[in-house]
Amino acid sequence: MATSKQLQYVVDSAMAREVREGLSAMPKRLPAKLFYDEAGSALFEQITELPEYYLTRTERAIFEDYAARILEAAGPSLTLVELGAGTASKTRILIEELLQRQTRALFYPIDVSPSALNEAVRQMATQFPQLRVSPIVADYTGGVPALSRISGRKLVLYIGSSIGNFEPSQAVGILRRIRRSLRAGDALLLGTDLAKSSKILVPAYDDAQGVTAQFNKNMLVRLNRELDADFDLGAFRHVAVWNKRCSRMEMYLESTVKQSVFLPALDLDVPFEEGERLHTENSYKYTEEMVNTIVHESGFTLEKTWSDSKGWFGVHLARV
Ligand code: AVJ
Repeated sequence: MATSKQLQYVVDSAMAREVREGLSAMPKRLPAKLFYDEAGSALFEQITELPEYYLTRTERAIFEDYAARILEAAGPSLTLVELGAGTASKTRILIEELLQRQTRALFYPIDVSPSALNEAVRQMATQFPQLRVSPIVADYTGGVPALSRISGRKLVLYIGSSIGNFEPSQAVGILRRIRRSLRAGDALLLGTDLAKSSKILVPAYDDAQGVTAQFNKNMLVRLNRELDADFDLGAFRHVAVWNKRCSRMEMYLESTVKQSVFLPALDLDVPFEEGERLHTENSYKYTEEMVNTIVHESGFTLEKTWSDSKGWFGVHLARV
């Protein structure tokens, strides 16, 4: 047991460094990507089914209503690329439509997690025999040079409002690096959650069943397990705030008492005041203007946006 823990410290040293930095910063923060260990990914799946969490079902409805028009607009003979896994159920709608329009297709799912990719590949390959699935293990935020070796017209899917976790300036960097591996005529399909009333937004990030609270606190569970920390889950509460000025939902873990947490793996003591907040996530809610800005600043042209009848979620087609 001690051996496997030591090994983990080495393997996750980049994570350990980020945790040290974030917990030593003022105000305190932890990176949102820490949510997605096995338990966190399962909790996120649960979130997508909550009545308050409209994002996933709204984007799915847009795909169900407009898949044919989206693919028509993207152009003939498409090769699909998907940034990030875990959105397979929505991608399937587009693939089904694609295979009505062309007899065969190539699909390149890109993810940092080989296990997530394996799962996606197995499901897709069995469901769609005419689809050739070639997974790429990569952190797409740094760009994916391998994309430039793929011939034919590409449609890059970046859906699920995944881009919402990044600052808009970081989002521009990510899109620009992706664009560098694309050619004229290739396209990007970008899914963004849209700015709306806090009456809708806050419950989506603070649901009645407390699943999002559990998802948020899972980050502490993870630090307790992986870095031997002694976070007392009962001494933190889940907080979700709408920051209108920045057009983003913010999630925090708020210390309910004055306390000190120790992380032996980092030899780090972390003092918390009563009411002090640890920032865990930003989820940007785009306005039309923000979409225009990031798409153009990253070198794409915005061709078309599809939205649901309430205007809650946007699916944007951008061209190189
Ligand atoms: C996976 C980043 C799209 O921001 O809505 C869900 C993550 N956080 N509930 C989002 C999340 C809290 C989600 N994304």
